[in-house]
Amino acid sequence: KRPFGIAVAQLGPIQPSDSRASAVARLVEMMREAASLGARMVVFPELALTTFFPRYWMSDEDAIERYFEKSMPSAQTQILFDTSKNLGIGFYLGYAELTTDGHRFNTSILVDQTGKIVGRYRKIHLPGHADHKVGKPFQHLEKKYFEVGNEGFHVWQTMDARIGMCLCNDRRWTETWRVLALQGADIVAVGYNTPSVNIHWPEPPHLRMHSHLISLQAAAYQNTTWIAAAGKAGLEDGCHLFAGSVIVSPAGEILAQTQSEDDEVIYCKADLALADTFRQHIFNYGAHRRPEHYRLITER
Ligand code: ING
Repeated sequence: KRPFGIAVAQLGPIQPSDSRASAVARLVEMMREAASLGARMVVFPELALTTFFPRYWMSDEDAIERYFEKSMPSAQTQILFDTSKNLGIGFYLGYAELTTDGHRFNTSILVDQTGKIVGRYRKIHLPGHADHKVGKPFQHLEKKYFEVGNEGFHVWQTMDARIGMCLCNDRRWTETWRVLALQGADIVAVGYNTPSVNIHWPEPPHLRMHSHLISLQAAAYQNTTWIAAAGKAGLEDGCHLFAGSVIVSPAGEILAQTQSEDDEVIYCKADLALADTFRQHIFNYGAHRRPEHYRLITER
């Protein structure tokens, strides 16, 4: 099978005053670079069109809805789809989704090399809180602004591969990965926006990066999948998001990692057959997996 060129496009900060058009222009620029590297797909971060607005307490519905996309594509994002089609490169994009019947989700889409949306994922593990934590340096209000995803974890057959999606906090939950692996994911794309500061306890910053990386490396190895993880990073309105965008192989090895906290494209020519040996010998579900002993995971 021909190698699958995976690109991850890390975004630097998006300031509250930045327009969607300026964010989209940066994404298009990195899509072009990814295509020039030979990538079949480029993975963008979670909430890649706006600043990480769950850091703000807002009670005015109009102010909140300004951060949501009423349609996808929209006038401002159409150029991403046109460029995808013109360059023949697929992409994963994270954004805040407002459905026509008024529901709000933290969403990602999977778009194929013809610019067609082939899959959609709505974030299931929503971290943070819904109340106003007055006195904290910033909030983490994903439980206020988003509903829990209602479409499950899925894998789509597209661009000659089986591609799954998840979002940010999902990557810390082992169940996310096993449900995708049971659907035969060859590659899982995951965007994230992760604050360096923990508002709940004085967690050493290096441990934030540590838990991010071990979560992805363990997930890739234990679920025989490639992982393309794209962060939005840097100082947004004085709040720091960490970088550490990576491409991880089914061996659990980090094969590419960003060096900066800004817009940066990393690339890896992935051999999807690498997973086959692990699936044949170690993680051979048919031969070794014993679901009759795992019920507690779904019963509690
Ligand atoms: N951000 C963070 C994440 O899961 C977080 C929130 C950080 C939760 C560290 C727990 C520990 O990467 C989002 N957007 O989920």
